Amino acid sequence: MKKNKIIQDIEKLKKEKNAIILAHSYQIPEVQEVADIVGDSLALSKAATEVDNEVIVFCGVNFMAESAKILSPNKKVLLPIKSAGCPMADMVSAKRLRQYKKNNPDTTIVCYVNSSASVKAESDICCTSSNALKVVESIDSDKILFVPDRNLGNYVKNNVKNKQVELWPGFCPTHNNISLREALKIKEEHPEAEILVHPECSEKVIELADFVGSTSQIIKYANESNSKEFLIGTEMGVLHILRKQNPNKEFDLLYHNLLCPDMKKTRLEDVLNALMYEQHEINVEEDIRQRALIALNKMLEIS
Ligand code: CIZ
Ligand code: SF4
Repeated sequence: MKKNKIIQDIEKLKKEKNAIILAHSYQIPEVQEVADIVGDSLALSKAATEVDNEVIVFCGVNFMAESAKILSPNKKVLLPIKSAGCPMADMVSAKRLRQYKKNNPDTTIVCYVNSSASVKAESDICCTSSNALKVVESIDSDKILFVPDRNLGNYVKNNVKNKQVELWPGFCPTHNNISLREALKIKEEHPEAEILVHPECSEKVIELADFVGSTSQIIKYANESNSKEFLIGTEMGVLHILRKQNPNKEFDLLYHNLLCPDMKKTRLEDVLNALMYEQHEINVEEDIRQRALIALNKMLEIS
C-alpha cells in the first residue's frame, strides 16, 4: 500500500474508533509524523490520562504501554508490535526483586519507569531520567536500591549526598554500548559542538558531556542554546524532532549505532493494523496495577 493511502486510512480509523496515537521520540520519523503526541514515556502516559479518547495506540515498547494502562485502566491501550520490548526492563524480574527485599528489608527500592508493571509493583517509588535525583533526595531512608539501570543509578549516586545507593546490574544496550573511542574521535571532528547525552550512557561517556538529561530535557536544551552544532548521545529517533524544531542548527550522533532495535520495529502499516484489528491489547492484572500505581503516584507527587 502507498504511504499516503496508509496515512489516510489511519486518520479515518482514528476518528471512527475515537483513538489517539502516541509515539515515543525514538520511533521512526513516519510514525512520529502520524502521531497526535510525541514525547518520552512518562509524558505520553500522562497525556493519555488527560484525553477522552477510548483507544490509545502506543507506538513504543511494552513497558510504556503498560504505564499508560496503569494510569488509564478504563482505556483500551494498544501496542502495535507485540514483541516490542526493552532488554533493560527485562534485566530485573519481580521474583528477583522480592528475593532482594527479603535479604535487605531496610532498603528503599527506587525503580526507573523503564521497568515492567510487576517490578514497579514491588518498588517503593518510581523515577524517570528527568527526576531521578529529586526522587532519591526525597527519600527518608539512606539505604536505596536503584533498579534496573546501573548507569542512571550511578549518575544519581554521584550527584546525591548522604545516601547509600546500591545499583542493580541492568543497562540499556543502545546507550551503554557507545564506544568511548569513537565518541572521542567524533568530538575531535566537531570541536565547536555541544555534547548532549542521556544518563543511560556509561559514566565515561557522561564525563564527555556538556549536558546530561532525559530526551525532553535534551530537546529543551538544544532549542534554547545559542550553539549551532550538537552531538547527541541518545537514540537517533530524537534527531527528527531536534532538526524539525531547529532547522538552522546542526545535529549529529555521538556514536554511529545509537539505535534501539525494539523501538524501530513499528512501521506505519503496524499502526494501521493496530487500529484496524485493535491489536495488541495491553492489560495489567488489577492487583499489580494498583501497587504499581502507588509507586508511580509517589513519584508524581514529588515532581
Ligand atoms: O531509553 C528509553 O527508552 C527512554 C529514555 C525512555 C523514556 O523514558 O522515554
Ligand atoms: Fe529499552 Fe534502551 Fe530501547 Fe529504551 S532505548 S527501550 S531503555 S533498550
